[in-house]
Amino acid sequence: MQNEGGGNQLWWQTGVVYQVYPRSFQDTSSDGVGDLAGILARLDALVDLGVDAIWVSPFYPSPMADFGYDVADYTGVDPLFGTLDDFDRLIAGAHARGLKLILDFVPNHTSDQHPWFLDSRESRTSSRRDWYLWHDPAPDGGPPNNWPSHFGGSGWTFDESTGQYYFHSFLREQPDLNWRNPAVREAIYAAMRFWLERGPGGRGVDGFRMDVLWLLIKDDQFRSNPPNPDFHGDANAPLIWQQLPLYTADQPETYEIVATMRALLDSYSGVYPRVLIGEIYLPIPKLVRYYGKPGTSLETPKLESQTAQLAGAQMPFNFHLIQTPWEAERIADLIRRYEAALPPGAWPNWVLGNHDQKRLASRIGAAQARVAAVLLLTLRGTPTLYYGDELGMPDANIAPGQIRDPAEKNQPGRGLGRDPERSPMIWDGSENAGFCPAEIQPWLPLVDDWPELNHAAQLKDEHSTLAVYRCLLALRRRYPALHSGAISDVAADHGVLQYVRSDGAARIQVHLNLTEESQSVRGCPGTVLVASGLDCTGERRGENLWVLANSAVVVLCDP
Ligand code: TEU
Repeated sequence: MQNEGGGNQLWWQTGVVYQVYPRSFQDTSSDGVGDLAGILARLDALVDLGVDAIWVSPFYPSPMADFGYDVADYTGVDPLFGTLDDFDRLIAGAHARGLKLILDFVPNHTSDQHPWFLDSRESRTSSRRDWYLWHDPAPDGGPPNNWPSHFGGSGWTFDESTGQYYFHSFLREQPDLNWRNPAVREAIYAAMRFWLERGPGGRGVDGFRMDVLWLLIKDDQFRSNPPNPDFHGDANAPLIWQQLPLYTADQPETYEIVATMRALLDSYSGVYPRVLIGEIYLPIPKLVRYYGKPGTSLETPKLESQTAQLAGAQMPFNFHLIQTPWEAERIADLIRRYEAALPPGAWPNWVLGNHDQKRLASRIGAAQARVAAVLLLTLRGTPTLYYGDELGMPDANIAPGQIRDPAEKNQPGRGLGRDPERSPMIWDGSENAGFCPAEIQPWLPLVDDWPELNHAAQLKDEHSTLAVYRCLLALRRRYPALHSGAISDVAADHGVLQYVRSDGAARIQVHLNLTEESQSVRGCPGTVLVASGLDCTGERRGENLWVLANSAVVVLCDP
């Protein structure tokens, strides 16, 4: 098994990332939608929680067809979220508190209202025609091939005035850029530089989370995708399920682009190291290729402690905990397979939720969501938390008239809507949970249990989910074995998942009971950091042999 114990890791390796969905975090402008000033106002709560970096989903000028993932200007702030001055205050406020700021960047597509696309669709001879993926109709006048949209139906939309189709991996309001065009690359890299230099003193942002990084390049011969042999549903099922994305995803040319983005970030990393995170939904063997090849990066090996300097994304997001059945044997197998697949020098990472996925507490239940917190925060590699998960927030109930997400509107009734996991943060017991003023309607409804689950209520309860998160984050910060140590002895026995984290002689043993029954385990003698019942209120001696149902035990073994 691949280990990376000890030594001088960088902030994004030892730290914990927290995702903020800006529409839903804190409204200060009284319009029912969160904003940048709201994030600034809540930074102290995040410092208190114990995270190290925030990743903020898009706040660029946008028609909001996909709530900001349709960007109309890569170097601005949508008035809904504030101004560039608000951004400068946010980055200054984050840095003053020792927090890093990671921007969400959307390189695969723009809004159809972006000036580049308006120019591109103007005429076949427009100077930016080739910035997007235009193609003549098939002989029958239909779309050029079978490429699908992730949001239902064909990915091709016909443009009447110029008589060609353009391709969009998502909404028709999100045309895909042509990443084979060097001018497109330069324009995106220029926008990245803008943010890397923005803010007081020009220190800039600490990294990017790159949207759909594995989709950037499509087949240059526009070949149709083959059918998916594992699909057995009806013909009305989303097209994307019916095909293998052989020509629309994970094309080898993508790696070179990722390496160029990384080199760009490295060129800014002399004083403040930056991080490149990739949103990549792929099986593990394909995912780990996005770490890149050794040594082709511009940067010197001094920046990282590992022997090999890989030149790709430092964190290709690992979503496999979201996709794996919540069973000890399956998760143990996942941890072993992922660790074994990491190339030398690659730093692992783990994710339990985001703005596109059903909430953790609704996927595996409130009780196991607390066990999952212990897992996420004791595994080897950088954890990314999704806002609200520290409260055990479940999915919100969205009535038919409250649906906002185009993924749901385009494919109704299939459970594909993402509104439930985007419900406003619940801060306190006041009307609208402190998210927005009482007389304003939040853009999405609150979760039902907000009067009990809210942040202020949980702060007062030393056995709350928030207390478990705060305790685990503090332990992770305190013990090198947890934030940078090795992992070994990954096993599953009677529904209990176990592993050991170690740094030199220090060993921490983790036992997670993924079942509804108490289980006996063989533990090392030592100091119990988290006791059964997820009691994190103080250290005690013991050789815990029982892990209660839906619980976990973390022990610092005697030397
Ligand atoms: O998501 C990409 C992506 O793969 C999603 O379509 C995902 O599969 C789906 O939402 C799961 O339900 C990114 C962003 O995270 C998402 O919010 C955007 O809508 C999408 O890209 C387009 O930018």
